[in-house]
Amino acid sequence: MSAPRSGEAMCPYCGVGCRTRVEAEGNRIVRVRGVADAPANRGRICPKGATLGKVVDTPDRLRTPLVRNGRDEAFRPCSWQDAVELAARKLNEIRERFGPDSIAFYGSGQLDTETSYLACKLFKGSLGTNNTDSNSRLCMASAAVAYTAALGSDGPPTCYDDIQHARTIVVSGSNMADAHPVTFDAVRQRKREDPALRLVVIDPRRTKTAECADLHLPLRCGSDLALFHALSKLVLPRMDRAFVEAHTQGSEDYLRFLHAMDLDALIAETGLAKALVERAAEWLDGAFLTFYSMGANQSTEGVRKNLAIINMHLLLGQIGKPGAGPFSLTGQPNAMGGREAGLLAHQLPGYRMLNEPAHRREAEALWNLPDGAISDRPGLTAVEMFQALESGRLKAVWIAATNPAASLPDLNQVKRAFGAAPFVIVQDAYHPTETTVHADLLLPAAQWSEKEWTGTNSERMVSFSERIVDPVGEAEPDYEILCRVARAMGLSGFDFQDRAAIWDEFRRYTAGRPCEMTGMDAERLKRERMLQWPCPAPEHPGTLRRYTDGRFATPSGRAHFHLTPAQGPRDEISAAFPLILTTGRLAAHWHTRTRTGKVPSLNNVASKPTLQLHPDDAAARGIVEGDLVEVFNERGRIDLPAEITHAVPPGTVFGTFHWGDLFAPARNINYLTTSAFDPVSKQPEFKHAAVEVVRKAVQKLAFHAPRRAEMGEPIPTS
Ligand SMILES: Nc1nc2c(c(=O)[nH]1)N[C@H]1C(S)=C(S)[C@@H](COP(=O)(O)OP(=O)(O)OC[C@H]3O[C@@H](n4cnc5c(=O)[nH]c(N)nc54)[C@H](O)[C@@H]3O)O[C@H]1N2
Ligand SMILES: Nc1nc2c(c(=O)[nH]1)N[C@H]1C(S)=C(S)[C@@H](COP(=O)(O)OP(=O)(O)OC[C@H]3O[C@@H](n4cnc5c(=O)[nH]c(N)nc54)[C@H](O)[C@@H]3O)O[C@H]1N2
Ligand code: SF4
Ligand SMILES: [Mo]
Repeated sequence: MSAPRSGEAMCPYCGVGCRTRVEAEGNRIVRVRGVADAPANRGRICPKGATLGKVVDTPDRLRTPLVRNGRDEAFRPCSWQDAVELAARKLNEIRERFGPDSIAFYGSGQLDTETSYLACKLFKGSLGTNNTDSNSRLCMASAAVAYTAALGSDGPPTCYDDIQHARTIVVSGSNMADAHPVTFDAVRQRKREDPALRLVVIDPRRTKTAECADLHLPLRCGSDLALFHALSKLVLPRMDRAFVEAHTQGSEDYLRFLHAMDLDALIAETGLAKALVERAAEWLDGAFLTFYSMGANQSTEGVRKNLAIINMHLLLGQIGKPGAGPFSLTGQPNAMGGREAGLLAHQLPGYRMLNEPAHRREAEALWNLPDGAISDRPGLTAVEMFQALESGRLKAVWIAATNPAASLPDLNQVKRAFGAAPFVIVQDAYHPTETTVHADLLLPAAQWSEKEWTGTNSERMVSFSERIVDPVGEAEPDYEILCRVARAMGLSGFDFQDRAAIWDEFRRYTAGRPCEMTGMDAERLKRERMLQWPCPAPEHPGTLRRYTDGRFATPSGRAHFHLTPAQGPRDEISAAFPLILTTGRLAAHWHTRTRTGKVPSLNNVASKPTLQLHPDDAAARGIVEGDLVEVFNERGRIDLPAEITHAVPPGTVFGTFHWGDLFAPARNINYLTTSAFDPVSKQPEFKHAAVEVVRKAVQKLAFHAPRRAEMGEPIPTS
């Protein structure tokens, strides 16, 4: 008889950060439930979280390190010692021969804070290269840059409790019902209890979220700036002059910028009826909360879209008060913690900035490194790393907790990059994935329930997770693996007694910083389980809302208005490629499906990729439901079954990146997406590519899923 075990852990999927109680029999997880006193979920959990137990111990878990001498050879198991020595020797050799910037670490918002901190310390500190980025570059980089530029610090000012106090909730470029379901449940519940709450959804598609809205603004893809400029012009008569004068700077330029634009021209740009935009503006008449995510961030003007949202909150003084503020929804479970620990290429731990000499000096002092040890050369960001691998500038990459061969844009380029890369380490929980098949060395990682770890959710809640089961095979926590390789490279500063010691070192580095966590020592966090930063002292209760005194984190204490001129998306619609492809997620699947793809109840909801097309676009091409269609542009060509629906507007098609090459070759939408990125955040434009679609096969592909084509009603635009 195996003994029952149970413990608490944060869900390792989305940034809602639900706390779960996990029950195991022996080493098998038998139940995952929501924790009642966690503010993120109040006992709730979604079907992805509830089925986590089924995918911890699967046949494709990576159980030992695997190695091979050439990419055409089969992998063979090796000992941890051999694996660690090989990684250390190769990285040292390449670094000595080609310089520190010939190596890189590509991590993830799914790494815990301990590992994110260590990756930063190892690469930016000890090894002297800032080529240390994560997939949060594809996800939250625009939000991080805009918060810092406008408010003086990254991290949202808001909290989940604000849902209870808002008069109006705006959801822009975010399909919360599918992607942040438990937070959206709280919105729905509030709406049931208080029918006066108004919900405005800004999304070109009629999503499940839009279906719940009192007002859906199906704007033209990529026209967010025009819409926010129009809304700002409409609310100008109600501007909060006292707040703007006392707590902001740059308002004169911003008001001139708004005055110079023509309202009707802006509204025409969005493709919306004027009455809809006017009603939305009318509803911004008290405490309002704006949720936003990838529809704002994944754009070549992603930073400006974020700034335009923040500008509107500043203009109306709706920030730092209950129920009010810009609230970027974090995608991954610990994208927040990664940012706090400095995993993005432009950062250092504790929200320090690489391009600030004083911050570099502080980090060097904290790490006992000589002055100048941290390089001032900007590090390569996600997309740039793979371009540098292809061009030969980068020789080795260590990839952890991300699947770039499925999730990066322009996958044909990514494949060329892997082909050219001399040395690739992949540290994952599973094998094969689309990325592990390109590696020379595979390192088996223990997952969420198999280790202790810390992560921060969308509302700045730092959550401690317990180890509930033993890792499968010889898998080890990511932070252990990093320490082992660093020590084998001959480096000091990676000898920690345990995980708690890593956390405590990082925590001390946040002293005096906006994301201060010095009050959350490992022992307290373990005891209290969750605390919201800033938390500057052991007796401090944590902070629900930031900026409540109107003092922002800028040197002057004032928030900054920024001008946000629109340029439009990069890919141009043309006669050859007349359709806009936008991409995103489905409720049932998590990214590249290394876990959700193995859960029958989730696969039954969505078993295959499809291309969603409007009936007019389908008719114009002779396409009927279920036809196999070819979707293509200059970057690539893929085949997908057509799903004909009014949920997408005419001229726009929608696909997901959940199904990669392991499911079927040439189905992944990322063969078509563009690597063009925002010039400041360097976040790529996943939400807009120009494509054409033609019917490929006459025979229909049967849908295995029960998602019968439901065309629905046309989206009303007036
Ligand atoms: N089920 C599930 N949940 C997830 C994830 C998952 O893979 N599966 N992933 C997590 C992660 S990492 C992330 S980043 C989040 C993402 O969460 P979301 O951002 O909500 O998800 P997306 O589907 O990528 O995009 C959101 C919406 O942007 C809209 N959009 C496209 N173009 C535009 C535009 O030009 N303007 C506006 N206003 N909207 C536009 C799309 O129609 C889409 O509905 O989800 C997290 N939660
Ligand atoms: N077309 C299109 N593409 C997109 C997007 C989009 O909207 N449209 N969104 C982008 C966004 S926002 C994101 S966040 C990315 C996500 O893209 P990815 O990060 O590539 O997606 P995942 O499938 O979550 O990959 C995580 C990997 O980590 C592994 N893993 C799980 N747990 C652990 C662990 O504890 N340790 C280690 N070492 N590995 C672990 C998983 O098995 C998996 O292989 O995709 C981006 N790509
Ligand atoms: S809402 Fe997000 S964090 Fe909560 S259970 Fe679902 S996937 Fe996990
Ligand atoms: Mo993301």
